[in-house]
Amino acid sequence: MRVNKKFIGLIGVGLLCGQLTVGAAGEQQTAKPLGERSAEAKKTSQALAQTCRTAEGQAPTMVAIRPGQFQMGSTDGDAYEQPPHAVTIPQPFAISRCEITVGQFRQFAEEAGYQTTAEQGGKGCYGWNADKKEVEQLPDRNWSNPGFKQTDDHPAVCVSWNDAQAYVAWLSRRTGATYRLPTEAEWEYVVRAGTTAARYYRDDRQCDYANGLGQEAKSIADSGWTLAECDDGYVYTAPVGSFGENHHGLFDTLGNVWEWTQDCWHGNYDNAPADGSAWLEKGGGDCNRRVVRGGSWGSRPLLLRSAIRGMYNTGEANFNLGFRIARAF
Ligand SMILES: [Ca+2]
Ligand SMILES: [Ca+2]
Repeated sequence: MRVNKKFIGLIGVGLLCGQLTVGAAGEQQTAKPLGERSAEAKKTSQALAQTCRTAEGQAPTMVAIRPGQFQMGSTDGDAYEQPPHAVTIPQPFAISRCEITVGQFRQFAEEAGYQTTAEQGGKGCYGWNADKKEVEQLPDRNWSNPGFKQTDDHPAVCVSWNDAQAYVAWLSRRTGATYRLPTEAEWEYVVRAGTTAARYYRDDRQCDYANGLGQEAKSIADSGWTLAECDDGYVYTAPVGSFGENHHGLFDTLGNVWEWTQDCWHGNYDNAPADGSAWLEKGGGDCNRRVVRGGSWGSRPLLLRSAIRGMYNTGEANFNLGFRIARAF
C-alpha cells in the first residue's frame, strides 16, 4: 500500500497500514453492557482518547475490526429497526476511533480549498433559533460557526453527506488508502461489539458513556423534553473521547453527534442485504436521504440505542450531525 510520508494513516495504535492482520471470521461472543467505570478505566480512556487528537499531517486513528456475525435491528423501537436479521461481515475493515474532529475537518477544508454545502450560496446549517425556540436553517451557521463554542477537539458538525464524501475522497488521495463512510451494518456491528442489549452500556450508566440530553441541558430544555436523570456535563457537543469507550475502544458512537453512513434510506429492513454491504437504491432506497446513526447531544435516552436509525438529506447540514470514517484493508 502506498503511503504518503507526509500524511500517514494509522490502523490501531502504532501500526502502519498493511502491517496489521486480524483473525478469521467467526461467531462473535456475546458481551455484557458496560457498567460503572473505575478510576483506572477512566485513565485508560483518557490515554486512548489522546490518540484521536491527531497531529497535523496524520490521518484519523483507526481501529481494526474482525469479520463476524451479529443480529442487526431491534424490536425496542419503531418499524424502521425491524425485522431484526442476521448479518455477516465477511471482511476485516477499520473504523475511526472517534468522530471526525473540527481540527481534522479544517485541515481538509483549508488544504482542498473546500466550501461545505452550508457555506455554498449562504445556505447555512440547521441550528437553534433562540428567539423562536425552533430548529431552523440559519445562513450564518456552518462547521466553523455552529452556534455553540467548539475547539479543534470537538466533533465537526454542520457537515452534509456530500461534505463527508468530499472529506474521504481527499483523505484517500492524500494517503493512498481507501477511506469511505461506514455502511449502516458495519456501524451497528462495531457499536454493538457483541452486545445484544439496547446499548453497549447499562441503561443506568448513560452519563459515563454518552453525551446526550441530561440534567445539564435544563438551561436550554423545553418543558416537553425528556432528559436523562444524570448530568453529563455538556449542553452541546463534548470534545471527542470525553466519555467511556465501547468494547472495541470506540468513543461517542452513541451520542455527541449523529453519524452519517453510506446507506440510502429504507423505512424497514425487509430484504436488507445480509453481507454488511451498503444498501443503496435496491428495494426502493431513497438515495437523496442517507441513514444517520447513534443519536446526539440533543437526543433523549430512547434515541441513544445501538439500533436507532434516522435519515437526513444528503445536501443539508445540522448542528447535531457529523461523521466517522471507515477504511478498507
Ligand atoms: Ca449532554
Ligand atoms: Ca456519535
